[in-house]
Amino acid sequence: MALKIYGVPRSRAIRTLWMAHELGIPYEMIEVVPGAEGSRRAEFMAINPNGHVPFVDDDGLVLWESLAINLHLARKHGGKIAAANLAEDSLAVMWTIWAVTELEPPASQVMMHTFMLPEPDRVPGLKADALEKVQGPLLVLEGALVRGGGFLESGRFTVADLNVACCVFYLRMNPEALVDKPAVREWYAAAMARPAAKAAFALRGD
Ligand SMILES: N[C@@H](CCC(=O)N[C@@H](CS)C(=O)NCC(=O)O)C(=O)O
Repeated sequence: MALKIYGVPRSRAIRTLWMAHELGIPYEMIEVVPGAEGSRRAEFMAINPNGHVPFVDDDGLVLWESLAINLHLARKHGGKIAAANLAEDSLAVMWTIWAVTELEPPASQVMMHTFMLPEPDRVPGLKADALEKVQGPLLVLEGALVRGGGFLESGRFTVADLNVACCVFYLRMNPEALVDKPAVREWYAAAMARPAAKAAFALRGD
């Protein structure tokens, strides 16, 4: 049975779509918009009680949390993007938890107050604060990429790179955040130029 992905490309479901395209696996997209009209309807709350998208049904295994779904899919289907051994797997988990706890919150706040919120709700002070806060994790990422020769681990693009790049995506309208981060800029551009990324992000239509 094909993987069922619930969500829409213009949500964190893009992360799962990107991974599915990297792996070349069949999937079925079930359109569920974020919020009251979709993910918070009773029928979907019964599957993901958090009220968010994405969530997946992988042959009866229901998972939510976009980046955990990606770790699962990489483990299940293998190939170059998956960890080749326990050390690589542990590093992928480490970078994924780091992305969600250290990078995503300030990057998301930058995005919200740059273009996601309706204009009257954007607060320049909160954007400036987030731009400052995101520098710490970006510096960590820059150092890791320099040490890793342009990748996070193992000298190749893996699920760790994909999961972290999904959070750097939030800074796409804020090149000022990456001004002194040449390794991050190069790595991110290469990640987004991958055929699977292009195919998945094209589904967003933006
Ligand atoms: N940590 C979760 C966050 C999921 C999330 O917040 N999704 C948003 C869309 S990008 C959503 O469904 N929002 C609608 C809502 O919470 O009502 C993940 O990565 O999957």
